[in-house]
Amino acid sequence: MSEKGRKPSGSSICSAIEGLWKEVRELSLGTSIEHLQSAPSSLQFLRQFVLPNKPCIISNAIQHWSALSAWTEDEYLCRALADRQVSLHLTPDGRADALVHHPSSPSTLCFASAHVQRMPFPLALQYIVDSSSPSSPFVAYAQEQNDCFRSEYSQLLPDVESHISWASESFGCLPEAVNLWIGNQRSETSFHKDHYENLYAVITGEKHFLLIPPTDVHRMYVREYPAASYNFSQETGKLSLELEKPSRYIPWCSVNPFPSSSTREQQISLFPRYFSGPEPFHCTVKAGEILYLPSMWFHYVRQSPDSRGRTIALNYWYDMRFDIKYAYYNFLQSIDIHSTKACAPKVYESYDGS
Ligand SMILES: O=C(O)CCC(=O)C(=O)O
Repeated sequence: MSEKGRKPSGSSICSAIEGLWKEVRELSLGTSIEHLQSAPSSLQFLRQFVLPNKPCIISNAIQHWSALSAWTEDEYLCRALADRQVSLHLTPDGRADALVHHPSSPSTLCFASAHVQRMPFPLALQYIVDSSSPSSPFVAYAQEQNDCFRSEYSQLLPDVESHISWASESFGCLPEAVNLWIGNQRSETSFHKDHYENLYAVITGEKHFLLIPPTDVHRMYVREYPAASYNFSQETGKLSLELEKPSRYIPWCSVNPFPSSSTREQQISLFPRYFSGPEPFHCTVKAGEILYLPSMWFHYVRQSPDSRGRTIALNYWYDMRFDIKYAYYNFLQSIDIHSTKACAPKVYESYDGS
């Protein structure tokens, strides 16, 4: 058969995809997240980060926001939001929107959403701080994502800017949603991606991100899981997990990057492309810094609290462009390498970008 008419074999598809992971790091991403010491111009931001779909951390861009000092005080927040009802997300272990054991078939997994309870802000803050104790039967995380800052928390609008001006100019639009996140060190957000350009500003405490570029979609083992949610029973005072009815399936990343020591070996053998591929990008975003998290990047998030036991962050979601990169991504994702037997994972033991 001529070279032209030959179908690519499984192994060549797999090595091409592994080559893509390596090439995108060599050509563009490098091995660590770039850190800017001041706000970029809109043109610099567009050219160096938005167009190449490349994350960066920016210091000294929000130092004038009064939130940076005012929100360190619980008294200030409780006074400003004394009469506000906010949505608090409750889970038994801090893992909302995460894969957990299926309630009726524990050897399989389901996608669990938190129980959402509306309550006065001062009570919600109390729950967040108190539930950082390992003896608390639940973990509380204020993580409503439907533009909650501009609705539930609108009393705090004067403490920050309504948008990030150089980012808005680069994207050519204003934020579609602005969300407030208040959590403690027990809350984590499992690997997922969003169809938004994200400017993630940390106000108090620290956020720890693991980032994986969209080119590496096959390393995330995105599969469909039945949707379930936690319900709080007033009688027992406990959260119980119930499957949604009628049933619904959610595509979600299967990888837990920090498996317990007892499940580590099993996780490595289930998800070899994650564990043996290039290291994820790690970064910590400190109070006063912004992370630019480009659209479609997979992210896993943990947090360290401030001296008052909470981490507060604000993110600005801008609409992404559904352009040629999105089309390439969809094409890449459609290639089913997991069923290709020839795709034995390659081990990148000390991948250093070279
Ligand atoms: O802060 C977190 O826990 C998650 C943030 C996130 O997923 C996002 O900004 O898209």
